[in-house]
Amino acid sequence: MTIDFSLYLVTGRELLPPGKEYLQSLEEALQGGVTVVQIREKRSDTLEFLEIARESKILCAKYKVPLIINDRIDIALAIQADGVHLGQTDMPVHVAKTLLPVGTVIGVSCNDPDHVKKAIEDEVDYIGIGAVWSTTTKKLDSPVVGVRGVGSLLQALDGTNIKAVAIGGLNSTNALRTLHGSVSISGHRLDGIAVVSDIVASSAPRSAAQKLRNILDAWIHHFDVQSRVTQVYDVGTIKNGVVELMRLIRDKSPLIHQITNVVVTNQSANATLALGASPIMATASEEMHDLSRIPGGLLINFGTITNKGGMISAGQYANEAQKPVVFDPVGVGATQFRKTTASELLNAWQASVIKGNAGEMASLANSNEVQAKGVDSVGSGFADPASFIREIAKKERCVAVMTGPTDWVSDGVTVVKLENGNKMLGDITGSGCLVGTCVATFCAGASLMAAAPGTSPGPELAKLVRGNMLIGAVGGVLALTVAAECAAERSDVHGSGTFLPALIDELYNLKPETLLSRAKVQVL
Ligand code: 3NM
Ligand code: MG
Repeated sequence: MTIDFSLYLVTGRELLPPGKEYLQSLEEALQGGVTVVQIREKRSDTLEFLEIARESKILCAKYKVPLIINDRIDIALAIQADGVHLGQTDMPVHVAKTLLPVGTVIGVSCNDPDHVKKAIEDEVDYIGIGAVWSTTTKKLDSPVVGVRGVGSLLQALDGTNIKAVAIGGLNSTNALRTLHGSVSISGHRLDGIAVVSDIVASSAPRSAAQKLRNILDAWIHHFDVQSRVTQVYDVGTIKNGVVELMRLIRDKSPLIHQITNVVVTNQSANATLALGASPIMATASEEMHDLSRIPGGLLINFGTITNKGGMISAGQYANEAQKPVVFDPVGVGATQFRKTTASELLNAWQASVIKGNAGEMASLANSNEVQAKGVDSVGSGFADPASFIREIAKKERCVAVMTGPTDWVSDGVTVVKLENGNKMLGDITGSGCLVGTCVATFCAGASLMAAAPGTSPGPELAKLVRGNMLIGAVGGVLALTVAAECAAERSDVHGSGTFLPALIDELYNLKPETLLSRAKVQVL
């Protein structure tokens, strides 16, 4: 039997809100678009479980939705359920198979690669990967997998027909982030999401299910379309796109919300102003929701990590508002704390652009090819930077920017090589951070450009960011590196002390023609 696993309801009678009857709640959930139901009864006696399973089966049959029993092979046999779901400490799959009729669907819970490997050997039909987020519905005995963890487990299913759903703490706020982030580098995506409390604990389970249904439908459609069509770029398209953004930023002055480090706050705000945008350097969690409602972009630079809570909520709200999130993991290779924090942030929200030097990007990718010293990278860089940047963009599902004497930008398909700049950028502090600021500013421009009134609610709903982030990222890098060339050539620049204000001046006075004539852009 083939099952549509997209919206997988797991029951939890103890979570029903006061006054809500179990079968009523289940029926409303089915009406809301649940595609498969698992009966999970952790506290019932056999007789009670059997009764619940029987009644549930009749209801599911009415909506032609398959029914799966958690753990109890005997109950599944008794009611002729469509399948069973087995935990790691339940009946082993090979034993269950000897007891169940041929064709019974079998699913297992997995939270590490060994579980997945075993599930493949056992030829199960589907796996539940979890817990993705923290949950109070079930006591967890292993740490949460995280959105990016799901992606790496999915890859192990390549070449099999085994389906996968994510479970644990899923709700309408994080469902899109979960679906988007839970994709392996090979392009293997989830078949669905499994939820308990978001539907069961709701007093309106039908609309709770519908909300998830809408997100799933839009995302699956978007994913399928995206995997068929990839935009092809040439140098002209990119350069013209950048110039268009430059003009739009000066015209519309988007708000660039920056959570950045204490070293560069002032110069970042000034660079933003110089480009014609409007900076706000707000860090408190309490103001993140309000700020996310104003069109623009968000920069999260964790050069000095003092407000992780603010960084997490700012990114989550920005995703919800489909605004660009530019992440600058300054010095991520320098300490374990930074590494852990970067991972935590990247699990909490979807970055639209990740920008770093070779050392930082190597650390994010767990590569030893380039080393970091403090916030600087050392050595001669990657042997094949183009492949590296394409892979990390694919893995993190965003645009990746790697700065250095040559700058690299990729969306996971196209790689853009940029060769502007001046070595004096290495003589001032925070030139990398300024690139991040400029990228966030241009990406904000790209998002304003895409947010034309009356855009369709369909596939748009499936996006965590609107606008062309590749062009935004290239624009930010070009603006800063071209301005640096202009500044370094000035006769009133005598050293790093006069270079910084000259750089801000050159950003302020940067003309589209200058950018076009100086830009050294190659598309690979
Ligand atoms: N299994 P909610 S987490 C039943 O990690 C279950 O295998 C999990 O409930 C696993 O949607 C979980 O309310 C509970 O967070 C999911
Ligand atoms: Mg179990």
